[in-house]
Amino acid sequence: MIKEITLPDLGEGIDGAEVSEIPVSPGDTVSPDDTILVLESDKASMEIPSEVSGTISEILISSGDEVITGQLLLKIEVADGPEKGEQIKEEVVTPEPQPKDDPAETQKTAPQLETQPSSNKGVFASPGVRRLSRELGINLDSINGSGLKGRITKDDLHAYIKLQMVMSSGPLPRVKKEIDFSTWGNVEVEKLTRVNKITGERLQQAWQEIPHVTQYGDADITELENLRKNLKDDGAKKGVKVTFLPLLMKAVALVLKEMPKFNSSLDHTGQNLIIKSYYHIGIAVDTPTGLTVPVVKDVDKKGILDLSKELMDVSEKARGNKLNPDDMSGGTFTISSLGGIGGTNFSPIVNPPEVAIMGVSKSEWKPVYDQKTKEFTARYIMPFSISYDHRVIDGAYAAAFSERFSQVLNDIKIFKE
Ligand code: CAO
Repeated sequence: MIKEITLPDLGEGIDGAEVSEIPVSPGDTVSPDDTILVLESDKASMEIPSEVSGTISEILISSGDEVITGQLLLKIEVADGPEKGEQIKEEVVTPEPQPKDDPAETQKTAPQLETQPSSNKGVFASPGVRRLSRELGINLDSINGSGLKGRITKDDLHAYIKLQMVMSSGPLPRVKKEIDFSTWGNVEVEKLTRVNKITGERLQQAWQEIPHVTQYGDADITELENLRKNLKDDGAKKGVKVTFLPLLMKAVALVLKEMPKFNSSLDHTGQNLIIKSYYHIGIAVDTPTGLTVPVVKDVDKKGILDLSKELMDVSEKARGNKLNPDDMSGGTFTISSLGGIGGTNFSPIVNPPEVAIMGVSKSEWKPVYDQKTKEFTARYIMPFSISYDHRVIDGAYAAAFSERFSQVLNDIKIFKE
């Protein structure tokens, strides 16, 4: 038996609406109260439920169509009933319009179309709501339905998504819909490593929770490069490789002492700043299995050769997956150096619970105008950036940090002391 579904009288002076969603397709089986159509007028959004069990045999409208009361919408082949071939024409029960965009109001005023729990979890929701929640990876159990018998309406789902976005208290649901990329060419699937996954989650959380600002700067490290060459020779005799990084760590520790907010963390209430009097610097190390951040402790108390040696050791440990939790904890500030690789500038992501991170890029020889001699001279310039948590650090303070850091690198006396 074929049952024809026509648009019922929607009441409230509404004699037409737009088809916003057709959650079923020809061949789908439906049960009583499964939503077969979602309509929107300028006053309300309505879900049209099926009254019968059966199979959708024909859909006569498309998404976006304007439909009017009495219009034939779709046909359902009903499982049992009158003889095959006999057609009956029946309207569905008039749905109660649900006010738009106000789930609270919906709860108060709109009697919802009753739906049976359609899954084994006992959650009441239409197929459209279920499908969207599946695509976004949202567990419907975590949503309180405002409809009759706790039914989850489309508005409830939208309100939940909005709330998640506002709170940003955790990773947002990823779109779970699978895309077949091989449709457009050859592909290979590579599993993320454990380090990739842990780092990815931490970075996503930091990016969502921390209001980031990045300050860019340049430092003249011409004299520092000369000093490094000497230190490099000293180090080579002891089997230690001296790169720029230990010098930068030393300079950072000095500026952190002068500007303590950069060496702080917000406490768990977000109401107090914990300012630390120790200077443990995390170093981002690129390894074959992903990015790790070992921490070099008490940088302010160590000499350049000791720091170089320690840096070599932790980098090696990181690349051999041999870091233990203690090697990676207690950091107060992080440096991410891409200076040995290249690129001009980048914006690193703060490594919580720290409040700032420095990104270092590759130095280049550049012509710099000298006010005194009125000439351009070749100087070795290192670009760097500082991303910071704007809840803790103001722009002026960050610009001052950047300036002071440049000054310190230019004034190599501190490295000789
Ligand atoms: N300008 C010019 N040269 C630089 C430089 C800079 N800013 N920084 C380093 N160099 C030089 C070094 O001095 C060294 O030169 P020499 O061979 O003449 O001594 C060379 O580049 C190679 O340095 P390095 O990279 O091996 O050593 P490093 O101490 O500078 O860095 C480490 C060590 C562990 C930080 C680095 O190997 C690394 O893993 N970097 C990647 C970090 C990363 O991925 N960050 C991104 C995080 S955000 O996704």
